[in-house]
Amino acid sequence: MRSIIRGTILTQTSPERAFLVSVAAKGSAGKGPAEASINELTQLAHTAGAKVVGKLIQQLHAPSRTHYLGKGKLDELSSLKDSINYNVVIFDDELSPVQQRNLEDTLKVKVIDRTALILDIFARRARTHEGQLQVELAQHQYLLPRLAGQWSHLERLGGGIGTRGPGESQLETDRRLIRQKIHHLKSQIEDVRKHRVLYRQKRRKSGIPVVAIVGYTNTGKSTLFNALSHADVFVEDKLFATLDPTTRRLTLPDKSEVLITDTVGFIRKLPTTIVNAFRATLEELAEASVFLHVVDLTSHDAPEQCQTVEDILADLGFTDKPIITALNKIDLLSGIDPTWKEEEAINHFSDQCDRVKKTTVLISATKKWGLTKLQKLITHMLTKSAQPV
Ligand SMILES: Nc1nc2c(ncn2[C@@H]2O[C@H](COP(=O)(O)OP(=O)(O)OP(=O)(O)O)[C@@H](O)[C@H]2O)c(=O)[nH]1
Ligand SMILES: [Mg+2]
Repeated sequence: MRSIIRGTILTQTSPERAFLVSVAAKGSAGKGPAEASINELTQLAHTAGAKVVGKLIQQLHAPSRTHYLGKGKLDELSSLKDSINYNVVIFDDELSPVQQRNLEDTLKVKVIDRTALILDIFARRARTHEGQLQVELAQHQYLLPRLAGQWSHLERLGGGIGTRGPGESQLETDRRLIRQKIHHLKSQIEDVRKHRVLYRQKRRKSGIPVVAIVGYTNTGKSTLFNALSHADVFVEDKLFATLDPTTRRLTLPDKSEVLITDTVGFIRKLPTTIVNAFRATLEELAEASVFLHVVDLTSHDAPEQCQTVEDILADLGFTDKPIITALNKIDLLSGIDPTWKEEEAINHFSDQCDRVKKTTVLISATKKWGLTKLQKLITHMLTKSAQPV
């Protein structure tokens, strides 16, 4: 599926040369969070098939409303164009239509923002019909408020004769078409959803509890899902390998049965329009008795990722679900002896990690370490959550 957003098609024979730009708020936090975020943007650009040829972070009290960057930095960026030879600039925030247009006017290259980049990746990743419809809906919703920008430059030229009429009516036509498309997509999604509702009703009747695997993107959710359920879900060391939820039945060590669901990963600065478009995942989350939150313990910003996921879950209204946290990829930590078995590996790190709570387990999804303990914890949490208050 091709991306419909202007300027976000990154599929070319030679990779596009991307320059990444971010603004860090001046203040106590310094550039740290902006650096973590722009590193992630690098991975996103890479996932979208672009080659990152330069990065720039500017510290400002607030991004400029007209050009996002300050004048000096913008000149600097512009002057780098010939030496670095970039042909797309990607901003680590959602740009307003005005900012985007001004930047394109000044830099004379394609300018896109983080949201458009994520949507572009989603468009390539969507495998099911429903996933594709959902991405298309999110893209059109992103596009609608941005249409104005494509015509208002005519007004900036002074308005008056020859600028007002045709521009505005074209804009209205475009808006109407996009609204119609959104309406059409929503009804198509609704049709698919009806089937899912029926399926879920059947599932609910069976009384088997649902455990939903949630977490930041690329933390190992699908690897864990496969290890637990012997499924064969696509796994890749890139962002957003999974878009569509998958569910499998799993028998726990005490012989009880659960349904386990793998879901789309989260990421910081994920606009709610995108989250809301993922109804299939949201409905699966709503259905779950317990969340299994997978954290990549080896990521240098694991705490921020963990917090982002908890914030998104809270924003979506899932505040009362019990959560098991699985700290994953412990096999990559130093001090691990390759001959160790599950218990030894767990004990080694549990001793060092006193923040590990009762509902937290250390695991390695690839090595299958800690899975028995994790399953026991699932049983425990389900029994607890099934008890009447
Ligand atoms: N060393 C190591 N690598 C792991 C472990 N678990 C997952 N990985 C790797 O991490 C990468 C991402 O794994 P996925 O299972 O696709 O992660 P995910 O959370 O489903 O990612 P998205 O679907 O993209 O959000 C893959 O390269 C996995 O092989 C682990 O326990 N140890
Ligand atoms: Mg996955």
